[in-house]
Amino acid sequence: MAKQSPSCFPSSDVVFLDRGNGTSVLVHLHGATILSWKCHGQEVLFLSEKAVFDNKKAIRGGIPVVFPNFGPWDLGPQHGFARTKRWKLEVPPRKDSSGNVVAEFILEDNEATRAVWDFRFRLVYTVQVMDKTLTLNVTVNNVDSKDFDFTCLLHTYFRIPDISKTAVIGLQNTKYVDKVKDGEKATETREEIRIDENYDRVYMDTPSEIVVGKVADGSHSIIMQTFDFPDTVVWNPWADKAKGMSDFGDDEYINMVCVEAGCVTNRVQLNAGQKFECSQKLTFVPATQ
Ligand code: TA6
Repeated sequence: MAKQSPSCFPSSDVVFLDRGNGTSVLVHLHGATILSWKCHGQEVLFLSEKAVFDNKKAIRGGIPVVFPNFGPWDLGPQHGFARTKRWKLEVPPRKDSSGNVVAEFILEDNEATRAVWDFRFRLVYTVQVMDKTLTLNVTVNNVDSKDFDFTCLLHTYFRIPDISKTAVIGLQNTKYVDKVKDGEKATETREEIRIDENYDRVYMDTPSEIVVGKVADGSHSIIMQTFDFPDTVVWNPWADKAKGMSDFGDDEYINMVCVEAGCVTNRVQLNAGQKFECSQKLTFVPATQ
């Protein structure tokens, strides 16, 4: 069983947002990576059994935060440094009047980040756990005297019973870049995307609501709503690439799909002193009986 409970980690490394009734979120301060979202006892996120928690490597699974660059980067590691830096808990978990639990995490520039990307920034990441909804808000503050640009994304790994019975719904007629076919551009023709091989697609200018799951055998699904995340990445490594990933089990591709809300096609231009906000809202829809 993957490590998705607080007791698996040093208490100094994780923050537990417990709404009660089997609904909770576990955040690792390494990358402010959400490791678990349990909704009325059902784990919604995939975390690899072979994920590494050395506070160095990006955690394989959950919801890594990608900033200031999605994909290969001339200045540093792929997907930028946000997912491999230690974030600070700025506002500890607290319950609001509706019983929802909110916490806030921040990442600010330091000598190490400026050595790679010479800009002053402050990322504010708000996590809100409601009855059947998880809302994630990312605010990028340019606190420098210079303008900068970036791409960012929430690299969400959804746990699914079986990839062969899973669909991603809502991307019909959107254009995408197919990274498996050397960046070939195409248009999605299907209402229900069924994944049966290595998928690595950047869908552009996507609808603000997508459904993940909707499996044939009536398991749960997730409604993914996005705000100012114009792109959606769909990724499954499939068998061959899975074998090549040391922190991912050979057969784990069967139980996961990444559907990732991002600003990745066009770089976000942020002038000195400005801020940019983007968010995603994940709603759990229980299996139909
Ligand atoms: O989001 C899809 C992707 O860009 C794939 O190309 C694959 O590289 C995946 O991210 C995982 O990247 P990582 O650096 O975490 O191994």
